[in-house]
Formats: sequence, structure tokens, C-alpha cells
Amino acid sequence: MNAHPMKALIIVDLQNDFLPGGGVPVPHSDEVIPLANELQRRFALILATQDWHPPNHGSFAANHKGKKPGDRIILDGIEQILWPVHCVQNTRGAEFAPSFKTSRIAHVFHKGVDPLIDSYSTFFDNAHRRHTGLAHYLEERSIKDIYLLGLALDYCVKYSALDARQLGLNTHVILDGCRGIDLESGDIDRALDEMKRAGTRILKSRDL
Ligand code: VGL
Ligand code: ZN
Repeated sequence: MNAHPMKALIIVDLQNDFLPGGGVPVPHSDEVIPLANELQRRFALILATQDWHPPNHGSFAANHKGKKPGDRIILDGIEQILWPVHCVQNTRGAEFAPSFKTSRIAHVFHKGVDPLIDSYSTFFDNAHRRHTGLAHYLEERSIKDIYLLGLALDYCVKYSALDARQLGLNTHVILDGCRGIDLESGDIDRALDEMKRAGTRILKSRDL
């Protein structure tokens, strides 16, 4: 066995559409990019994720007659919040932020590719029907410790951390490397509580 098992830095959805001015702008999200670049020096394995929707994705309000962003519907049997069009495959909105340094990323995992189901988590879709390959990737390399940062704290980061805990991973969230949407005020605080209760360690980059 590996005496010093690797830990993975997982950088979540640093894509144009989640930056100020994008389709689903996360407030102050541009502020995490320098940290995402800087922290890569501290990890031997860097992974990243991209929200990667087809144009007909069921999470887009525009694909449901009479619906607007923020409305809730039942999509193929489960509840779905509707969003503005964002992160459409092979468009500028889905690209990584221009200042984000990507040369050391070992693998990019795509999520939200099935038009009939959304995927906030980097591990599974919202109904846990299909996985993205990330769990197997980590298992094959005996990686038990993951460090998450990115967007959005109260969606993708939260659901990724909860799935990671269910998979038995030692899960860390680097708080100053994340920003949230707070669609309903308090969402960010509730997300932090939920992650902590599930055994996620919330830490600051200076405590790494
Ligand atoms: C996300 C909203 C819609 C996320 C993805 O990755 O946090 N949020 N799609
Ligand atoms: Zn999305």
C-alpha cells in the first residue's frame, strides 16, 4: 500500500457562466480564481469539474413553456429548480474562466449532460441514477482525502461534499475558495450546517 496516499484538490465549476455577468452569476465568484490557481501548488493531484448541459436541458426555464428561473417543476419524477440557460456544451459560457490556470488539471469531469436530470454533485446526478466516473477515479488511486473549492457553495460544492461523505471520503471544503448563490437568503449558512452535520471539514486555505 501507498505510505502517503495522495489527496486530491477538486476545483468545481470555475466556468464563465458562474462568474459575474454569466448566465447564473454567483456573487463575487471571480474572487476565488487567484486562490484556485495558488492552491494547486500544494497538491499533487488536481481535478476539475464542468457543468456541461445540452441546449435542451430540462433545468433551463427557457425549455418549459410559461416557466421562469426560480420556478420549481417535476422533471422526470424529481423536483427541479429552473435556471437561466447556462453552461451549454462547447459554448463560451461553459468554458473555464480565462484567468483560471488549467495546465495541471489531470482530469475534467462533466456533469448535467442528461437532458432529463440535473446534477449538482460532481459524483452522481440528483437522483443518484448515474455517476460521473469521479468515485471510480478516486477509488482506483486509493484516494481517501478530497479538498473541494469552487462554485456554487450551496449547490455543486454542497451536493458533492454530501455524496463524498456517503462514499466514505475524508471531505474538506476550503471555505474562502467558495462562493454561494443564496437564492433564498440563508441558503449558504444552511449548506454549511448540512455539510458539517454530514462530517465534512470546513476549513480556510491558511489552515491547510
Ligand atoms: C450549479 C446551478 C445550476 C452548480 C449548476 O454547479 O452549482 N448551480 N447548475
Ligand atoms: Zn447547471
